[in-house]
Amino acid sequence: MRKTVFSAQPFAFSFDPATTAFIVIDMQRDFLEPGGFGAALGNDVAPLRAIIPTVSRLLSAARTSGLCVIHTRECHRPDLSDCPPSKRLRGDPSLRIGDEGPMGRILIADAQGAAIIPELAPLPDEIVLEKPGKGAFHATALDEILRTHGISQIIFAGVTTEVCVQTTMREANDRGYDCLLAEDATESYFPAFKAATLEMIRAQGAIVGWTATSAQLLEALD
Ligand code: C5J
Repeated sequence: MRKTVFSAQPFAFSFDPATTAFIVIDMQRDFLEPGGFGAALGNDVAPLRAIIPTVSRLLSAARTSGLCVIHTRECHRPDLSDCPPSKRLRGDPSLRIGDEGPMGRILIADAQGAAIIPELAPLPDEIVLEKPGKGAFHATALDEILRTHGISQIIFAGVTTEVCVQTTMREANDRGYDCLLAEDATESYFPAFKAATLEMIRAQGAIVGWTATSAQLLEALD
């Protein structure tokens, strides 16, 4: 057991690389590139693209330190049998889930748009988890996978902070994992939502978990 303790908010976070997962949430073309789902909802994808180099640095460090690396993809089966109509029909996007867009069908598992961006491509031996919900534990084997690998702490990065990242972090916290979010390796289309999410995660004595900068994490993973 090799415990590492480092400065985080609201207080120090300790982890053992052998029992820690690095989960990168939904860094997919559909959220980060023009023509995808995020853009169809009326969002500017540029702020999300700005975190790519930071996530990439953390990914390299996590790999070098032997963390269990997991990538998630929000996507659905081509027949949409795992997409509740309430999710598909809500709001007024220019393209709905399953519609044909410039990168293939929006958020459909085998379409180009649902792929992880090439800058953060998973290695062949890394776990890529397809998830139909915002939370990565909903209708997936994530909890079983983590327990099989003996994981008790999770470091999170990815998009979007207040939707899929926060939902997954809350799900993980309720299942007994100690969770930390890398502040500058996550982003939202709405800066105020990101700021509020970071605050609410670490409030009340880390009620959902911890946050730290990528610099703090990189030093700890060194
Ligand atoms: C959203 C996500 N925002 N990955 N998905 O719909 O956060």
